[in-house]
Amino acid sequence: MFDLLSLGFGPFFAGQLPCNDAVPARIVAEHRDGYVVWSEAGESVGQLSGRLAHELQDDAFPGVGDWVVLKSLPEPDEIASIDTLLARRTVFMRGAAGREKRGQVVAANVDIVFVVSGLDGDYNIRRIQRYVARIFAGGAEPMVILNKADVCDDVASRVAEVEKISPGLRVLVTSALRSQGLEGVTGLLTTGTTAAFVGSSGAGKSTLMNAVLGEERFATGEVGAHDGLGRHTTSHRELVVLPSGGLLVDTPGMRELALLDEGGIDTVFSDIVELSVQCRFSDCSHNSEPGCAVRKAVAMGELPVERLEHFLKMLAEAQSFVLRSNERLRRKGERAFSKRIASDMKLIRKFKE
Ligand SMILES: Nc1nc2c(ncn2[C@@H]2O[C@H](COP(=O)(O)OP(=O)(O)O)[C@@H](O)[C@H]2O)c(=O)[nH]1
Ligand SMILES: [Mg+2]
Ligand SMILES: [Zn+2]
Repeated sequence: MFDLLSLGFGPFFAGQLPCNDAVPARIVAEHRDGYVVWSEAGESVGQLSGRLAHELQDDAFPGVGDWVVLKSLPEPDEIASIDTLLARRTVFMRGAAGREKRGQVVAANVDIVFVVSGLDGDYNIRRIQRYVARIFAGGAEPMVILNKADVCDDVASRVAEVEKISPGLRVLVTSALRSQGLEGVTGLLTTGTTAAFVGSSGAGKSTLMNAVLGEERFATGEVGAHDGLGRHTTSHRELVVLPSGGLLVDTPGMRELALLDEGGIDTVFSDIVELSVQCRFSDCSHNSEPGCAVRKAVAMGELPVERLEHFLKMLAEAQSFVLRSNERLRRKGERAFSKRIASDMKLIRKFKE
């Protein structure tokens, strides 16, 4: 049996329950053909009700960490029907694979999202910056873990570089392989706190996960490879309870991280946003307008020009993503409209006969 409070339940979710005897549950794993949920009845397999799947059409489907309402308290071996998805406190989303550019939930209702980056060839400051923006966009707190400290001779300068990504960004250094620096992670993961590890495959997320769990639960190394010992490879997402009481999601590596909207960019670049208040024009694009306080700061050596370039580049990319997905929605609307006209015409002809 599970205690909902230690699973992260609280007033925000309780307030959304449709009635007193509603059965809240948390999604802890997502598989091709269903979910694993934890409720007061323990662990069950769950499936979306037809009505909920229909309602969610264009929205992101529930993901690991989501709180849902089950039709009833599941009996042992009974498949639980997931009837309602509760509003999320926070979410980390990515652009879904394929042509349909809708978002996909990587982890929901997470307090902290750790961006794990190896201090080896994996290290890429721009990629870390994109992750941090997307984490802010979903309302969680970003934190960067620079892992594989054992293979890097210049940890301090990397840390300094990452700290400059965003004012106040926290950076932890670990070597999962040597179990170093882990207390910085576990210390944050107290009972009821949910966190997730995101980052490229090979960064060491599963190794870190095993190290903080104190058990070899997740297979490490080649992603998708089976290690022959029946351990999970991270091809799906799964939430686990740590000895420290916290809840942690390991996610498969992401090849690309689309900027689904402008969310979070202003938080990452809060220094530029602050400067832009002083620009002569309120819609200044900080390109060539007169009286631009941002360009002035660059000229004075107060703001690195690359930082401004990254800001403008990320904004442009997010805006183009939004434009493209609006276009897709518009076309979809038009198709639905012409379908309806066609069926109306059919009806009219029928009446005329
Ligand atoms: N040198 C070193 N290697 C590590 C460390 N953490 C993980 N690795 C190795 O990096 C590879 C990928 O690790 P894995 O945890 O599977 O990465 P994931 O894809 O992010 O889950 C494995 O071969 C690990 O042994 C570390 O701290 N130092
Ligand atoms: Mg992994
Ligand atoms: Zn300006």
